[in-house]
Parts: sequence; C-alpha cells; structure tokens
Amino acid sequence: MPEYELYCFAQSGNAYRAALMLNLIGADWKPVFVDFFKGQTRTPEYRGEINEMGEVPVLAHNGRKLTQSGVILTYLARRSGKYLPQGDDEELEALRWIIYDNQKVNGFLGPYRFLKNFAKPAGDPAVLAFFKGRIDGNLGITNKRLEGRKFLLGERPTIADVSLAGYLYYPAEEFGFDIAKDHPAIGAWRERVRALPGWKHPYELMPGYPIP
Ligand SMILES: N[C@@H](CCC(=O)N[C@@H](CS)C(=O)NCC(=O)O)C(=O)O
Repeated sequence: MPEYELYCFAQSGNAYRAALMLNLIGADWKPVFVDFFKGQTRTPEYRGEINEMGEVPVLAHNGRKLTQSGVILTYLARRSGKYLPQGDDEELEALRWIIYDNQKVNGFLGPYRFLKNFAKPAGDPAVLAFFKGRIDGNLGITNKRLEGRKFLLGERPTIADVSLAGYLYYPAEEFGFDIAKDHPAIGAWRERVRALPGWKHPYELMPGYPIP
C-alpha cells in the first residue's frame, strides 16, 4: 500500500497542486478518483467520511485526512524538507502568495474554466466577463512579481510556486486565451517549473481524463 493517497480528479487544478508536489518530492503515492462531475463531493457520504468541506484535494496519510491544498503543500514540505520556505520571513512570504493564489489567481481561473467548458448550461457571459477582468488583473500582478525572478520567492522554487501551478498547465483552448502570450514572465516561469524533476501534466498525473 502506498504511503500517501490523494483524493482527486484530472480536471481539478486545486488537486493538481497536491499531486504535483507528491511527484516532485518523489513520494510513494496513489490517486483515489473522486467523481466530481457526477456530484460525489456533494454527497453526505463524501462530506461525512472524506471531507466536511466537500472538496478535493484530500491527502490521506497515517490515518489522517488533510484538506486545503495550502495545508497539504505545507505538510509535505515539512515532512520531506523539499520546496520548504526557509525561516520565518520566507514562510510568511510563501503563505502570502499561496493565499493570493488561492483567492485571486487560480481562485478565479478554476471557476472561469469550469463555466466555459464543463457547466451545463455554460456560464452567463456577464459572469465570465467579470471573471476575465479579474483574471487579467491578477495574472498581471503575478507576472510583474516574476519579472527578474526565477521563482515567486527568488532563486529557489518553493510551495508557493507549486500552488501557483494549479490551473496553469491546462490547454489554452480550455480558457480561450493564452496565459503565456499575455503574461510572458509567467510563461517563462511555467517552463522552469515544467523542467523540475518529477513534473507531470495534470491529465497524466490524476485520473478521470477524458471525463468518463
Ligand atoms: N482552496 C481549496 C479549493 C478546493 C476546491 O475548490 N476544489 C474543487 C475542485 S477544483 C471541489 O472539490 N469542489 C467541490 C464542489 O464544488 O462540490 C484548495 O486549494 O484545496
């Protein structure tokens, strides 16, 4: 039995953060497929036994279940010593970018892509336009941060970068715009993260693609 189990599905960029981290640290892990598109996260069983918040990712380890990708990344970084921010200042700086990413970057990209690709009926154009405005602004802020820096905190990749990876490798057609073209420093950063040993695409790393 592998050391870690990750409840996830291929289309979830939130879960991808945890799956990618497990792979980057060379952990012994296996995915547990969650059938989000059939409503599994909304069932009383899932909320009762797996995650009261009704979300993926969930990391099962040593009889515990951890949720929230930022918590999972912190847990895995502390256990492995890899991608770990060093010292109080870096720890707070990583947390600052993880929260910003969760709320403002991938926090908008995820629902935007969902409404464009998967929702039936598709999202209201006014809602999509609102999200797109926020996405452009927040990716712009992130792009500026990465100009002249290799990674979010500087020379070394940390869990802040793993968090930011969330939705950034899904195909441009799923968003209807090309993130790297509009935000070149994010594009260059994305290639540096892609080059890290253990990197894999979300559709390769997690089950459920194409949607069953
Ligand atoms: N902040 C959370 C977000 C998790 C999240 O929103 N997961 C989505 C899938 S991408 C989910 O499970 N949604 C369940 C639902 O809407 O029923 C994290 O980073 O772990």
